[in-house]
Parts: sequence; structure tokens; C-alpha cells
Amino acid sequence: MQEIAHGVRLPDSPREFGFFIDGAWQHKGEGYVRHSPSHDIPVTRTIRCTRDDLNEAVAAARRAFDDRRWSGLPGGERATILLRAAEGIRRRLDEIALWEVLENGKPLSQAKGELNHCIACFETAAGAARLLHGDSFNNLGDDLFGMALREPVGVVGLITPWNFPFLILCERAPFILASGCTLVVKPAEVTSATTLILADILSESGLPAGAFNVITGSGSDIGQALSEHPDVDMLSFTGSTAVGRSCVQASAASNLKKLGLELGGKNPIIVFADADLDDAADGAAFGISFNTGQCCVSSSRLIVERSVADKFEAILAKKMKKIRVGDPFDPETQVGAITTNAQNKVILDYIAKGKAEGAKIVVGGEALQFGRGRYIAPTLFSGVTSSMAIAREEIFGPVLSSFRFDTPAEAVSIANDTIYGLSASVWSKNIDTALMITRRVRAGRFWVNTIMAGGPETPTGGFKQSGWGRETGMLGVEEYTQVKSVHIGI
Ligand code: TAP
Repeated sequence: MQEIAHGVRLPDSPREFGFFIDGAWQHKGEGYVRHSPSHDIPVTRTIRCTRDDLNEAVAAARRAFDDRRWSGLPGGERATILLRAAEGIRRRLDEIALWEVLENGKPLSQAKGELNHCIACFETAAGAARLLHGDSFNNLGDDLFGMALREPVGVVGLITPWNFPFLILCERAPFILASGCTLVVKPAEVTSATTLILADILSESGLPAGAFNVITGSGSDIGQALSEHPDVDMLSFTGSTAVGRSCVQASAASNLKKLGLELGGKNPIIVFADADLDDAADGAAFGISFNTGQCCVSSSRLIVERSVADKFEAILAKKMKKIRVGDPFDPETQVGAITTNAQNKVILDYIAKGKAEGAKIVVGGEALQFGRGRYIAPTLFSGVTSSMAIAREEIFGPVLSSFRFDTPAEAVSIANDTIYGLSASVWSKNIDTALMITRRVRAGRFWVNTIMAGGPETPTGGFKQSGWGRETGMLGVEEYTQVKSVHIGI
């Protein structure tokens, strides 16, 4: 055993994970070793699944769907298993949080907080499994009765990203299972561990074999093959808009599988002069630094009323400077490591581009080094214009671009000047102003005088090129169903 930080002890060699098909673990195949982004030591070894493994997983999910061992259960029985899984996550919270931190680099305290949300996702999905129902039509005349049945779509492929490996999994998988569908999951290769732990928890909770399968490997290989698979009825993809587009092409070229897409964002935070500026600055600092800005709903475009812009940027810069970046296992840390070398380079390249294009750094702007990890200081750019790359493109890092507006119409126009429409927030004490902005800005998730708030009860999803469909809440279960209309002559 070796101590890596703050009393955290790990075995000398990486933890070995197999992949999970039809209720059983398999270990054959080429391995992939993941190094922790914060300590640069090998932490996990997973398998690079082959196309044959993928076919086996899809066939297992198909059998489990077709013989109705899961889809044929009463909603209440599905709910019981999902609630047991929620308990399983609660019991193994420390273990899941540890592997999430080791592979992703986020602070341990944040990982634990996210797990409470994950438990709530399972509990909410359990409630939805009980409540899921269709509709009836008794207005068709005295000799005809109509029903609309909600039936599960079938076998769902689920592809998840590395920024919230367990959280995004839990915002999808229990809702998909609640609908009666069966699943083949492909997590991001660099953060597969906690998805594999969930397979264990679901199996222990009594989920029938074949209802939840996990294959591991790279996106360009096994992810692409999953998106093209002719026997997958629906693909739920969370990740970049570029790969989302390739999933649409793969669907069109294969079996026209249904798609749920949760993609990128370039999310506005609009601050009016009458807002509580201190609260709004807390919101802006949190909105750009949470999860090191590697967050689809990260508020990366600050749009502030000109009359208070200098004052607001000064308050915000002070708060951003105070954010504790560092070792994820240090209980004082608020912002952890950047998850991959590739993403670290992307963020630093954008910072360089912002400077080269004439934006001014108010705070941050540099790479930080703690031990062998890679970190980036929360960064605020002012004087950003709409043509700059940092204004238009998703950076997926702690880099905030500041714009100014004179009229509410101008604020709306800047906010909507993006291909994305994932989330937005507005800060004002005037409810009319706040509601007007909420109505006019095109985004799937909105916060008024708060940020990143909400639970799994509400549906989430994107407008424009941020995605198709909705996840979580009742809509997040209905998304994985299709409606069959039935007419009965009387
Ligand atoms: P991507 O490169 O798109 O990867 C996402 C997932 O897709 C990973 O599992 C990846 O596997 C897999 N993948 C890669 N190429 C693929 C292909 N050709 N076919 C099928 N699957 C493929 O994104 P990322 O770098 O992980 O995450 C960053 C992006 O995701 C950002 O743009 C962010 O906004 C978006 N995101 C959106 C949301 C929501 S809720 N809208 C949430 C999180 C992230 P490997 O990693 O193993 O190669």
C-alpha cells in the first residue's frame, strides 16, 4: 500500500476491472491503465472490449428485453430494485467517491456531494417507475374506446463522458431502467471505474441479468460501434456536439435508432445593475469554477450591465482569486485537477488565443502545479468581443469571458448569439426583468438569482445544438418510451 495524500492509501498496483455482460464479469482482452490526473500514478486497469464483446452485450440486453424479465415486471417491482440500488450507492459512497476522484481529479468533498444527487436520481426514478402510465380516450363515441400505451423503446445504448462519470450515469441509467428498457453502457475510457461499480450494485440489488451491461474501451472504436449497432433501439449520448453529430449520422446510416443527445454549452450569466452584486459574483465564480469548468452547464459568458460592469468585475475577480485550487483530497480544496492532458492543453490554448485576440485577463490565466497534477487557475477575461474564439467556442475549463450591455434587448441578443442553448442564469431584483429574460433567452435550463440549483425531479436538456430530448424527472422516463395507440370496439 502507498499513501498518496491526506491519509488516502492505495494498493501499489492499479485496481483491475473487468467488463459486465449478462450478469457476469469478463476479464479477457487488452488492458488500458488510467493514471490519476492529480497524482499521476496508475490507479485503474480496464479492458478494451472488442466488437464481439459489444455484440455479446447487445444480444444479452436484447434477450433480457424480449423475454420481458425486466420490461414485464410491474413498475412497483422495478421501483423496489432501483430503491435497493440507491441504498447500495449509499453503502458504498466512500468507495465510489474515491475512484471518482482518482480517475477524474475532482475534490473528494464534491464527489461525495454528487453522490447524494445520484442516490436521489435512483429514488426519483423509482417513483417514476411506479407512476409511468399511458392515457385513455372515452370521447370516440359509444362504440369505440381508445388507449395510448407507453411501452419501453427496447435496448438502449448509453455513452457517457468523463467530467461527471457517475452523476451523468445516474441521471440516465435509473430513468432508462424505470421505463422497462435494457441497457448497454459505454463510459468514457478514462473514467470507467464507477460505472463498473454500479454494475455490481445493480446486480446485488436484484436487477435481472442482461438488463444492465457495461462494455469498456475508447469512443472512436467501441463507442462508434455502439452508435452504429443495428440491434440497438435507442442511443443516449452525452458528450461533445461534434460526436453527437456523428451519432446522428450513425443512426441514419444504420437502423434509424432513436436518439437522446446532451451536448455542449456556452452558457450566459446575465447580471443587471439592480442585482445583489455580491450574490451574483458568488454565482458567477461558482458557475465557472465548479468541476474546474469541465461542466456542460458551466456559465462561461458573463453579460453584465455596463453601469456596474467595472465594479462587478472587481468583486468577482476578488472572489475568483480566493478559490482554493489544489489536491482533490485536501478538505480545503474547492477546485481540483484537470481531468486529461488533452483537455489541459485545450484550455491553455484557449487562454493563449484569448490574449492573442486582444481580450484582457483580469484574474488567473495560468497553469498551476501541485505535486505531479495539472491545474488551471480560474480565469476572467474582460473586453471580450463576439467574434473571439473564447466568446463563441466551448472551452470546458475555468475560463469566463465578460461582455457588457446597455439595454435588456442587447443582453438577450448577446446571450442568444451562440449555436448552443443548454443553460442560462439571470440576476436581478426586478422579477419582471428576470422573467422577460427567462422567456427570451433560448436555453433548456434557467436559473434566476441562483445557479446550478435543482434536483432530479425536473427535466433537463438543451435547445439548439445543445441536444435533443430531456433527461431526469417524469419526462426523462417518458423519453425512453414509445406510445402505442389501441382502439377497442364495444
Ligand atoms: P466526447 O469526446 O464527445 O466523449 C463523450 C463520450 O463519447 C465518451 O464516452 C467518448 O469515449 C465517446 N466517444 C468519443 N468518440 C465517439 C464516437 N465517434 N462515437 C461514439 N462515442 C464516442 O466528449 P468529452 O470530451 O467526453 O466531454 C466533453 C464534452 O461533453 C463537452 O463538449 C461537454 O459540453 C459535453 N458534455 C455535455 C453534457 C450535457 S449534460 N449536455 C454533460 C457532460 C459533457 P472515450 O472518451 O472513451 O473516447
